[in-house]
Amino acid sequence: MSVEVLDGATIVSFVEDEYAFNILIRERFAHLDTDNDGLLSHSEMMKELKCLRVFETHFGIDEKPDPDELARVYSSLFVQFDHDSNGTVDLEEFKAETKQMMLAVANGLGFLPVQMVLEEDSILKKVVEKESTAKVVV
Ligand SMILES: [Ca+2]
Ligand SMILES: [Ca+2]
Repeated sequence: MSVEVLDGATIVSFVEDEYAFNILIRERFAHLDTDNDGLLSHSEMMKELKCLRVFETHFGIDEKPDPDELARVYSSLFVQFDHDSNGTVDLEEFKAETKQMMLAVANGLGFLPVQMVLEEDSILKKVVEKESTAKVVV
């Protein structure tokens, strides 16, 4: 994990960059799809859902979750991704829902930069990396 400074505008501009966002989503999806069948099962999604939990924890929501509560949270997050309720998450569902969640995070952040603790592997960390690379190039 690392501490990074992020603001809502940075996230929004990243999500709205369709090309870069698609690349990121495909990479992320391929990384999570360990059996390479082009779909994310509940267990394959767990890694991603755990990253999402990190957001929530840092927004101060339930600091000491019990295992049953966590299982419920993961299930409800999975259902949120699985738009057609067929028990798996495909690339389109993953992309649409990740976009929604990132925009929700951006709304929560507003325009003031805040420090966030990010997992090395999380999508927001990738946003920060892309932004800093862009700044070096400019
Ligand atoms: Ca799979
Ligand atoms: Ca589905």
